[in-house]
Amino acid sequence: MTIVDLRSDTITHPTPAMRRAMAEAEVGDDVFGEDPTVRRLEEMAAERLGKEAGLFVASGTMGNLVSLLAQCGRGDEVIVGDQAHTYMYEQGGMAALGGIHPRVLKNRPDGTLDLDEIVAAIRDPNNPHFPRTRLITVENTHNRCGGTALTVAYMQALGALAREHGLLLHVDGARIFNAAVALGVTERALVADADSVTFCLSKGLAAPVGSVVCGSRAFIAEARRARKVVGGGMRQAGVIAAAGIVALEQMVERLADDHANARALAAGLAELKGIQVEAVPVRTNIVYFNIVRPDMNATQLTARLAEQGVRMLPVGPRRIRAVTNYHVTAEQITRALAVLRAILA
Ligand code: TLP
Repeated sequence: MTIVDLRSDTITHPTPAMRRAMAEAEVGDDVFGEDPTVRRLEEMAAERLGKEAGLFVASGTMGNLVSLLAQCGRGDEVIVGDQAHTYMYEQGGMAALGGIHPRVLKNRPDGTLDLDEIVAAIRDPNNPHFPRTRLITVENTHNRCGGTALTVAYMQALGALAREHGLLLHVDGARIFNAAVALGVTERALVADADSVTFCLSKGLAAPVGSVVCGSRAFIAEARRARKVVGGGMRQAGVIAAAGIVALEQMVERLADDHANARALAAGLAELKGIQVEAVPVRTNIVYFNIVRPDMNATQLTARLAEQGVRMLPVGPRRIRAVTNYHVTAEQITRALAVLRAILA
C-alpha cells in the first residue's frame, strides 16, 4: 500500500537532482564565509527577493528568531497575529531568548492583521510605562488561516503603515513561493515592503533542510551574529545548500500542481456529509476541514484514515489539516477522498 502523506509539505524528500547536487557540492567553512555553495544560494535568494543579502539558516524557526534578535532589543515589542507560527509554534523564542515582548492581535480569517488595530496597538514612545513598539510581523502564506496568501496590495498598505510609524516589518514567508505562484505575482513584489523575510527551502520546495533570511546588508550582518549565538554556524553547509539551489531553480513553478491538487481535495471534501471545508480567499497547498459528526472527532477520523494509508493531521478537536506536496499526485487525492467517503458511509 502506498501511503498518501498529507500531514505537511515538510515531509518531502530531496529530488534526484538535489541528491546529485549535494554529492558534488563544492564546500568550505561557512563560519569563515568560505563555502561557495552557501554563498551562491544566499546571493540567489537575495536576488530573487529583491534584497541586498541573504543568510542560510537551519530552519524557518531559526530564520524568524535571528530576524527578530537582529532587529529588536530586550523589552522591545513586536506586533504579531494570534495564529502566527512565530507566536504559536516557536516556543515563544522571541521572549525566551530575546526578551522581546509580543503584542498579540487577532488574525483575521484571511491571515491579515487589521491595520487600524495595528495603529491602535502602537505604544506611545514617550510614556515610560510602555515597552517600545519596534516591529510588525506577518505570515505569508498564512498556515493556520488556511494557507491563504496575503496580497501585494495588503503588503503595500502594511509597509506604508510601518514606515509612517517608524516600525520594521518582518515577513515569515515560510511558503512565500506558494503565495507568489497562487497570486500570479513575483515573490519580490510580495516582500518589497519588508525589512526582513524568512523563507523555507524544506517545505513545498522539497529540499531536505534549510531556510534563507533576506534583507539589507547591515541587517544580515546582525542576523549572522544572532545565528552564531544560537548555534547555527554550520561549517561545510554547502552540502545542504546545494539542494536549496536546485529547489529555487526547479521546484517553484511546479507548486501550481500542489495548489491544483489542494483545490481538487477541497472540492471533493465539500461534497462529503459530515465534513465542513474551510473556505479561503486564495487556495494554496493547505486545506483545513472539520468533522462535524457527533460520533467521531478529528483524532478518531485521522486514525481511521491512517489505517488505510492516508495521513492527515488533527489540529483541534474537530479540525484537520491536509497539505499537498511534491509526492502527492492527483490520483492519490482521488484515493484519499474515496477512503474518506468509505469511512464516513
Ligand atoms: N510549520 C510546520 C509546523 O511547525 C506547524 C508545518 O508542518 O506546517 N513558519 C511557518 C508559517 C511554518 O508553517 C513553519 C513550519 C515554520 C515557520 C517553521 O519552519 P521549520 O519547521 O523549518 O522550523
